[in-house]
Order: sequence, then structure tokens, then C-alpha cells
Amino acid sequence: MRNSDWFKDVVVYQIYTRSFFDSNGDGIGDFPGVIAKLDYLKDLGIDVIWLSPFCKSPNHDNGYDISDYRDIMKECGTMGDFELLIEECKKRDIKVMMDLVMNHTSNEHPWFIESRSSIDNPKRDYYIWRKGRGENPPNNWESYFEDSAWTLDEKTGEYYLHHFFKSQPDLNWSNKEVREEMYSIIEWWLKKGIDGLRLDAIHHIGKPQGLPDALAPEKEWEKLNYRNTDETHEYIQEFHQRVLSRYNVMTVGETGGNTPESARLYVDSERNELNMIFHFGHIFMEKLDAPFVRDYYKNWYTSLRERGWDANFFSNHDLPRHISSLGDDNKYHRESAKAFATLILTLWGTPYIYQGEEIGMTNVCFESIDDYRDGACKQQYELAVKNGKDPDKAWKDFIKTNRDSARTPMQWSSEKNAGFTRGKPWIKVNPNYININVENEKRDGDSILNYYKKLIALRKSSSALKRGDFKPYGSHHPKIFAFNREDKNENFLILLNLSGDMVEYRAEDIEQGWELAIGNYNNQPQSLLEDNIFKPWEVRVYIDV
Ligand code: TEU
Ligand code: CA
Repeated sequence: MRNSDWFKDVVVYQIYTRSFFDSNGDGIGDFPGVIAKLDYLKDLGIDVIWLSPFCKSPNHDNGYDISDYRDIMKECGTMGDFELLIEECKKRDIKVMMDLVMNHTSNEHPWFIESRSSIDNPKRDYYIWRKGRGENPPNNWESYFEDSAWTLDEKTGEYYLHHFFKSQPDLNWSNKEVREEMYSIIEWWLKKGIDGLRLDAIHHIGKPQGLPDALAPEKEWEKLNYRNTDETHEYIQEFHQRVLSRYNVMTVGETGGNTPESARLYVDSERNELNMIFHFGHIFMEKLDAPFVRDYYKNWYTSLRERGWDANFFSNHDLPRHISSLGDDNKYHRESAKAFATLILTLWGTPYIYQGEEIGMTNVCFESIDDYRDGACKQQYELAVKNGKDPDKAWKDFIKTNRDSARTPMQWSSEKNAGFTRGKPWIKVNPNYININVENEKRDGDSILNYYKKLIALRKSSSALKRGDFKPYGSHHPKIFAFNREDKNENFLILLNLSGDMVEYRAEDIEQGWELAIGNYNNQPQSLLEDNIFKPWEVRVYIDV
């Protein structure tokens, strides 16, 4: 039996299956495609794959809208393909994490079809129905993707709640039957061999009593009072007691809007909820800022270190590519990609790598809005223009923030369609695949890909990098983020120039004996005492010998 805290020692790799590798030429990535690339992933050194939602779905939101929790989305393949994938992963000692969407279903789920059919249908209370306030929705909540979080259903004259698209009605977790359904679904998957759960938008499952108006106007997400509620924690504790406590399963909650303090409610091991959560405070920086980054990680570490754990990432399927938004996808493409890799893989907490990040894939800029696929961002763009925003500005914002940037096909080679499909890809390939692709980077010893490999191997071989203490080093510096990772066996000093400038930096109280373990330039000083000029995005990881 594995230890129950194995989640602290792994490196996770997120696969957005529909954009990963297409095995049958329909233009959509699938499970046989994932199987075909497992050796690539094993070679990279990762331990866990997180698979984006793969249950049956009409795909209004690429699987985040489930219409049958016990079936496989046809685009991914069959249940047989899924079982084979699990088997092939087991052979290679790769664990599988399922992305589970429990806050809402698709509006095509049979529960919702029944629920909306009449006020006294037995499934009516599976969802959240309310009468309007006069001509208006039941309260002022806004959806992430649309205007109001409520849609009027003509048939019964009541509104239903949806925090996301109107095709994603929220389930009513205060209904015990709904919770029982969910627990039995999860167990069903765990018995099929799932080792981990990424719990989508789990911070929304518990709606506050009486559904009061939101306090924060205008989508001030950090302040909303209808997520991360007491009710949510109650349900997660019940879920833990009923299911999680009986399986050796790793859990990560997707929970926007938490502080280091409120996060403890989810990850304090004595509260029996989740292993870790994703938080987003570092993602929405306007510009990378070393002092901010330092305080940010210090605060999270200080709050969680005793009885919790953290999750580290910069990219996922909802965010622009971090190398484009916070790094430099042009002049210092390679250097800045490696700098982020170093950060993610040396911090305290489990690292999550998003597909393509390991080769430095960048944001895309298609010519026409018709080339984009994500309804959420297209809708927001159209809404902005409709509400009078300058179209040029709206387009620029759209290019910067849209979710499709992270969803273009994985760039495997310089062949047609980046070697992703022999058919027509569901979304266009980023034209820079000619240069940025796995085949090229495999051949180049100095590539981003090979750097990730070395860094993952370093982390995995080091007790201090996995579980050691995190200590910000020295004092605040405007450009350099410096910290130690230390345990009784090892001590690392990580120095990161989080800027494209040449920067002078001296590690003050260091005398001798520190050797370079890894870094992102050739001919870097082997000893900490030799050279104190950091080149653009230069990072150095020293070890005390
Ligand atoms: O995203 C949820 C989401 O958009 C919010 O949790 C938000 O990111 C966060 O609160 C920031 O403060 C998830 C999926 O990742 C996304 O792809 C889906 O579209 C969405 O849920 C609906 O299932
Ligand atoms: Ca396919």
C-alpha cells in the first residue's frame, strides 16, 4: 500500500485530451492518442496525469458539461479505451487523476430534462429553481460566462441557477439524494482504478442559505460571498467521510477566491477535506514582480506548512500561456520558459505542468474570431463590444485572455498540423509549431523540454526539494526572487531573475561550498561566489555541499 501522503512527492501533468493527440483522424484528441504518448510522458519523468473531463458530454464546454457520469465521451473513445489507458498507465507506474465536475451537469443530463419538465417532478429538487423578483431574476448573481447566473425556463415560469453557461445548471447539493448520487458515481470511478481527483469548481457546491444577493458588485470575484461557503465545507467533509477516507486517492480542489488563511479550511489535514487546492492570486499579476512573488509564496507556505499542502502551477486549460502573459515568448523564450520551470519545480507544494508548457508553447493570435472555439470568451468579447467598448481594445483584451490560447493542439513535430492529427484539427494549430515542437526539442540538448526533464529528475531525487522547508533568502530585491529549500540532509538556494534585465545580485552571507545543481544558461558560475551579474531571466539552483 502506498503512503497516504504520496501526493506530496509527485509531479502532475495536465492533459487536455481533445488537444493532445488524435489517433483516428477526426481532428479531436482521444484516449488511444494518450496511450500512444505515455512513453513520452514517462520519459519526461512525471508521475500523475490529470485528464480533463471525459464523461459523456454534448461539449458546450469541452466536457465540463456532463450528460452521463457513467459513460465516456465518444470523442475520447470507448470504455474499453479508457480501461486500456488505465492498464497502460499502471504498467508504467503513472497514476491517473480524473477531472470531476460535480457542481453542475449539462442541461442534456436526464436529471435536468426531468427536473425542468414540471414543478412536481421528483427530480425538480436536483437543481436550484426559484421564482423571479418581478421581472427580474431571483438575485443579482452573475455567471462567469454570461450575464445573470439565472435563466428563466418558460415551461414552468421559474429560473434555474447556473454559475457557468446556461447549458450547465448547478446541482442542488442541499438535496441529500444528489449527494448520494455523487458519492456513488465517484466510488464507481475509483473502483475502475482512478488514483486522483481534480474537483472542478468545488468551491461553488454549497449555496448560502436563502441565496442572498452578492455583496460585491461588478464581478469582484475575490469578494463574492456565495462561494467557499460553510455549506461547501460541510459537504466536502461528508464526501471525505463517505468516500475519500476509504481510498488512497489524491485530491485537489479548484477553488478560486481563497486567501492563505481561508485555504486552511480545505487543506488542514485534521479537517478531513482535500489534500490541496488551486489558488490564482499569482496568475492575475499585471506584470511579474519579484517582491510580490516572494511575499505571495511566503504567505501561502506560512499558512499551510503545518497541517496542509500546496499546489503550484502557472498554466492550465483556462488561462493564457504563462510564457506569453508573464514571461517573454519572443526574445528570451527559452530562458524565461526555463525560469518558470525552475520556479514551479522547486517551490514547496506539488507541481502541475500543463501540456505544451514543457516545450514552451505560446499564446496564439488567429486572424478572425471564427477561428476561436471557446464560447465563454467569444461571448464576453461580443458583450464588451455591444456595451460600447472600443472594438480594438476589446479584441486586444480577447487575444490576451482567451482560453483557446492554451487549447491549441499539442505541437509534436514540424509535420502538417504539428503531427497532432492527420485530419482537420478541431481548432487551428499555432503556426509557430514549425519551430516549437517536441521532435525539435528532443534533439536539442539545451531545449526547454530537456531542461524540464533534468529538473524533474532533480526534484524527484531530492528530499529537500520535495518536502523540505521553504525560506525566502536575504531581503526583498526588485528583480531577484531567492529562497532556500532545506531539510536535515540537503540545502538548496534557488535564485531567479524574474525579469528580462541584467541584474546585479550578491548572496550576502554565503562563504563557500555552494555548487551549481542546475541553471538556464551555458557557462554559469559553478560556485555562488564567482559571478554576481544575472543575465535576463537567468536562474541558478545551488546546493550546499
Ligand atoms: O473553471 C472554473 C472557473 O472558471 C472559476 O473557478 C475561476 O477560474 C476561479 O474562480 C478564478 O477565480 C472550471 C473549469 O476549469 C473550466 O474549464 C470550466 O469551464 C468551468 O469550471 C465550468 O465547469
Ligand atoms: Ca480522435
